[in-house]
Amino acid sequence: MSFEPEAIEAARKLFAGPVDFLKSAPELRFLPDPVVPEVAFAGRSNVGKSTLLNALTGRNSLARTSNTPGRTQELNFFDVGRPLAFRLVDMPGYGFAKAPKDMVRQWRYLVNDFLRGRQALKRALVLIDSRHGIKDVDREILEMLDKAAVSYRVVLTKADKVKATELAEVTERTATEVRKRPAAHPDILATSSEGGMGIPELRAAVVEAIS
Ligand SMILES: Nc1nc2c(ncn2[C@@H]2O[C@H](COP(=O)(O)OP(=O)(O)O)[C@@H](O)[C@H]2O)c(=O)[nH]1
Ligand SMILES: [Mg+2]
Repeated sequence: MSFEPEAIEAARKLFAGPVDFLKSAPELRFLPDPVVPEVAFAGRSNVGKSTLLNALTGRNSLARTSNTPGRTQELNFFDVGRPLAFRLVDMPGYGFAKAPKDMVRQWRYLVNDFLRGRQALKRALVLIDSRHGIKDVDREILEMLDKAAVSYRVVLTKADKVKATELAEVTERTATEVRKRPAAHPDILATSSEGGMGIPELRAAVVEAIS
């Protein structure tokens, strides 16, 4: 996984500029007009999604971290750049224990409808905990993305929590699984919001997706 230094630098600049929360959409009718390309972030509850969004944008409290698991069944939109260049979409987390069946069903409808109907959505980034690798709860969203033909990339989070050998192993295992999936990018990005591993590359991957 490599990006040209120029691509890394251009992405750094974009993310260092204005990033503003736009709105939350608990239902599709509240979606913003699709005026710029969008990149969505998905992952199970507690995977480190909010922390990663904060690390990407260099802001401490852009996306709320560690809010009550499963409380936010909304798509959250963030505007990047002024003039507006693209949008980041924070998708509702999944896979938390004790989720009421209604909530799981609501998640499924919201996410599926968004993935299938959103022309502006250029790519999804699916976050996977480096300690666990892809689990069945994650496979559901991968299936949804493949069926909706939304191109996506798998991003490992919390890489600082595993040894280098384990990280190499989980990266290889994840890549092997992902290569069988039609809409997946073959390369896996390993990141840590603690220390910043992979963050410049992830910024470049976002910019590449909307370019
Ligand atoms: N060590 C470490 N901890 C992390 C990292 N990213 C997130 N965390 C922690 O994991 C927990 C869940 O993170 P959060 O961003 O709220 O997860 P979300 O539910 O996916 O939005 C929090 O306690 C974070 O501090 C990381 O890269 N390294
Ligand atoms: Mg969160």
